[in-house]
Amino acid sequence: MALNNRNFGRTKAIVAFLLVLLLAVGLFASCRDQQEPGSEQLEESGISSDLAAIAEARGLTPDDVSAALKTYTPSGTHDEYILFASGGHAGQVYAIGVPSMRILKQIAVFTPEPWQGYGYGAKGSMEVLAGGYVNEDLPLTWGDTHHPALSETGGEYDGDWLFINDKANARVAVIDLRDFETKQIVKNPISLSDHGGTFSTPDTEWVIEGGQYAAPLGWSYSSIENYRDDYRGMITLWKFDREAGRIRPEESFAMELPPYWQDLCDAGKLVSDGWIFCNSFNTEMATGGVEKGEPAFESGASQRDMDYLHVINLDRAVEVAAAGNTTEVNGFPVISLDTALEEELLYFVPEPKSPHGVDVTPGGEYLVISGKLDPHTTVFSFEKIMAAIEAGDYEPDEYGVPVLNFDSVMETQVELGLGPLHTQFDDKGYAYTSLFLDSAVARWSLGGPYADLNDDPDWTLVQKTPVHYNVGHLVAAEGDTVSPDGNYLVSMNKWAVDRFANVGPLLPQNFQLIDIANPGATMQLLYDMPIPDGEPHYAQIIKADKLEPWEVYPEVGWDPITQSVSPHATAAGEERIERDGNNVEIWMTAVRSHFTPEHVEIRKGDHVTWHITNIERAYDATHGFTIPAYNINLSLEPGETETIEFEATHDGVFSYYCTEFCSALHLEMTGYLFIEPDDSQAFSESD
Ligand code: K7E
Ligand code: CUA
Repeated sequence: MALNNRNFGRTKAIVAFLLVLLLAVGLFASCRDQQEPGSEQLEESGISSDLAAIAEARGLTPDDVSAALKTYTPSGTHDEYILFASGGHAGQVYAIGVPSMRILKQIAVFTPEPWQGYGYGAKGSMEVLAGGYVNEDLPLTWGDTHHPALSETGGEYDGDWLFINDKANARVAVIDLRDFETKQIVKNPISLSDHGGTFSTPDTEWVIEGGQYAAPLGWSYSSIENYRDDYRGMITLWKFDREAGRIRPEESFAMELPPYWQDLCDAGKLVSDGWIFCNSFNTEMATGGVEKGEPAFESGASQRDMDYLHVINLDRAVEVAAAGNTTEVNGFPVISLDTALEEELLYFVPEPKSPHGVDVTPGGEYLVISGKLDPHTTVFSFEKIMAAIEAGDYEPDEYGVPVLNFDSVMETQVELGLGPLHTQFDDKGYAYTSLFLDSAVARWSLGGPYADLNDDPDWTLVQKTPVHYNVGHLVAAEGDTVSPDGNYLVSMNKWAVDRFANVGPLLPQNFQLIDIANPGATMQLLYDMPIPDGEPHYAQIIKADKLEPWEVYPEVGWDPITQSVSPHATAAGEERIERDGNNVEIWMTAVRSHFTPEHVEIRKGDHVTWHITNIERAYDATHGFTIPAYNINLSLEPGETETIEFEATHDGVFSYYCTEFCSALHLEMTGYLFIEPDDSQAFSESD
């Protein structure tokens, strides 16, 4: 009850605060002509407001003040949405609060991250990272993350899992949203390059990973002279096991595609559930070689007026794969192109011109595709595509793939501006398309079943708002679901140029938060957020209350990889060191403000297995653990048990300590690892 009273008092205070600020905004709006807020007007209005004076002193316009009001999130209050953005070549994922645009976490995925103890000794994380190596001899310590995909139930984000791909090395990662940690990385067995991933089917049975740059399948070699015969594109369907929280490679499969560069995919939903759509470019099959006098890729891959939207019958492909009608490539089942054609799994739709991305409308009725080199966005009708397939209204391409008649399946084209790329949707019958070359976001009205949701004419550009600069993807709240929220839009800009203080020639990316809630009003730019760490490509925004992450691990001794109690969980009083020949095993506990044991005595040449359990149950009582020189740093969240394993190759005295400032006596949370020389003569020998 006391808590409720406090909250009520707080609510009243917030309401009063907003009223005063809204008065100030209204006042500014009345002197909008001058743009510069003036103290005279403030005084004339009879409101002597400290807040107005602050706005004036800072040179804030009425728009600025309203943007501040829409984004300011007082201390202790939480954001309405969480945005999961790829970290681009940082190889990570960001979790960002919306509308405050506060970074809440950088989730370590493909790149080791010491604060989270990811890839710095913790055995589970080392194994997750190693799971994505192309080859044991070639450890990979980064990735180029592109498209995060939240798991879905019935086409709605369910807040359970997050997937993301690594374009550079063709990998897919699984993140568990109970603890926001990466649990699995799978390497694509047939391709070294991907892009059309990750996308989740409406019930997360499959995680889609489409290819990008064609190459011989199975990571093998063939000369570029053999491009048309030996190089291939692909799409991989990873089976996701929700109970286990893992991709099941043994139940997954791929499909061979012509060596067009598959780009982005999207899963059908509702009426188009069971189908997958991927755009492509370079159907010219340009092979580059500018240094040899051949046309450069940038011109060679832009000759034709049309590329191909790939329309893939997922449901039937699953049946074909399950029936074993596949060939093995690198030990992985692949539906060959011939089989795909025999079984009628693959169709093409001509799409203008060097397109980038395909976005399915919330009800699944239309596919929106924008050609980078065409000022229009093109809308295709799923119903018409199905009818054209049914009617046999197609001609085979060079590889025998049926190409549907463009005019038969195209619903409409809408002229938006220069360099249209990606599209998102709201709940009011509008679509939002990024315009890379215009550096703008276009709002346009949909038709068909969306026509009655707003008063604008169907399929018409309504408004454009400038962004800064070179927008790639954009993302709307719940924007890829069957029921977008129609709230915030984030423009993910590649360039920042002059938006922030200069910090040298490598500039941050710029996320711009835009208010799209009111269809009658101009889309309002609310906030600029620099991203100083890799180039995010895509993002998804989920309602924060759909996420139910743990505050502490459920039980003491928790292994976050198995999500169960570790066999090495150690309770207070059970700490010990055991030796078996050269193998030393240590069971340690961590609690504010000591490790037990504080002395660990071993010998050079020992093989060390060291388990540490954080026996805390208090929210946020994390301990770290580092051993100098051995490249070890752990993060032990409350309840967590971690294991490290290493060879004691160098003798000396090593002060291990807690790397999280956990308590007033944190500096005392330390101990000595004594590694004796293996030979008492060692020092004199080396002298
Ligand atoms: Cu950069 Cu989706 Cu990889 Cu467009 S992609 S921007
Ligand atoms: Cu535990 Cu610092």
